[in-house]
Amino acid sequence: MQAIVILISGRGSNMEAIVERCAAEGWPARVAAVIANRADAPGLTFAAARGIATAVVEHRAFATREAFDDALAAAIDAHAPDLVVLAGFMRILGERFVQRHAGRLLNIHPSLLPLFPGLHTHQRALDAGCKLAGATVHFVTPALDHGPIVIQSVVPVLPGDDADALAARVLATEHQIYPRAVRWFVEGALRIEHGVVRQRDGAAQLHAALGGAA
Ligand code: NHR
Ligand code: GAR
Repeated sequence: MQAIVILISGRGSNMEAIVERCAAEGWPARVAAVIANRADAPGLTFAAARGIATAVVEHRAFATREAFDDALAAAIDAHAPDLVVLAGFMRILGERFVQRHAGRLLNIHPSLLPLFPGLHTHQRALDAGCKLAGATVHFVTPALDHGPIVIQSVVPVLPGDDADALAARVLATEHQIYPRAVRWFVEGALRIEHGVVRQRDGAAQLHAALGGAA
């Protein structure tokens, strides 16, 4: 039974999707803890109600990024996880933290990487006139939003979309692809070859939700 630690900053709907699918599909894993960098992260309430251990490591309490990263790493290590999942986690992590968890650290980013790394992805996609948007699950490396890609979802950008409308369409697909990626990891079905992630069974690493738009 593998142990998963999930890091959140807010709502935690991706965390919820992972917790639900882990239980419903009987993965060889359990969510051992949910850790937030904000005491008021709504997702903590869901996790606690499910009997999952929760912890808060407030970035504001630390003088440097390195000190925060070290405190976060200590809180994670207490659960000896096989996998650490960033789910709407909003603090950039330093090289030392990333190296310490290399190969067992996943993130979901709400864009079709390598397009639009960083913040405000939906507005940037709209401003660029993109007709496609989506989300990317990737292994975390020190270079922000540039690690090996596990799975992507695509959705249309529709006339009249604002950033909130587009974010909601993308988020619905995040709840499909992130649990799938985490399941593959805990089943040992992912291999990185020359920076490209292969799924052992040839399962589709693309989830298209174009709904007749293309
Ligand atoms: N850390 C590393 N080293 N590599 C990645 O790929 C990471 C990471 C930490 C977080 C998530 C990422 C995203 O999916 C993520 C990927 C926060 C920021 C950011 O600028 C950017 C990207 C991501 C998360 N954060 C500000 C900061 O100064 C704070 C913003 C805030 O608190 O609201 O850390 O998008
Ligand atoms: C998700 O859309 C996630 O991809 C994004 O924030 C949302 C979190 O929602 N992540 C980032 O922007 C990381 N910088 P959730 O808390 O309900 O999972």
